[in-house]
Amino acid sequence: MKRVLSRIAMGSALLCLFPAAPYAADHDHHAMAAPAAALTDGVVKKIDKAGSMLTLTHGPLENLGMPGMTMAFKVQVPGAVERLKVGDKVRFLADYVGGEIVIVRLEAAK
Ligand SMILES: [Cu+2]
Repeated sequence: MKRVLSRIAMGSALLCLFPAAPYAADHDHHAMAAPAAALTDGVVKKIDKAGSMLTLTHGPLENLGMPGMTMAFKVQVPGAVERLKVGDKVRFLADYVGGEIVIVRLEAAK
């Protein structure tokens, strides 16, 4: 529990530093860079609907410092696992939630 709290506190501290960054005043730069960098491409390899788990082959997750690989993720996006089938292409954002890596955003990719 302590580790979880310190992780959250650290995340908040990093967010608080953001407005002081040199590019903070450059609003156009922000609007373009943030959403595009957030999502990573993945392909659905396996679905566990009961456990709300997805096995994805994914590209590099820059926010987690993780290279591309195939792995299972817990999904915290309501209804997302139910809508998918093996072979679907997705775009997603994974992040630490309570000390484990969880998919927090997920959308279909064409
Ligand atoms: Cu991975």
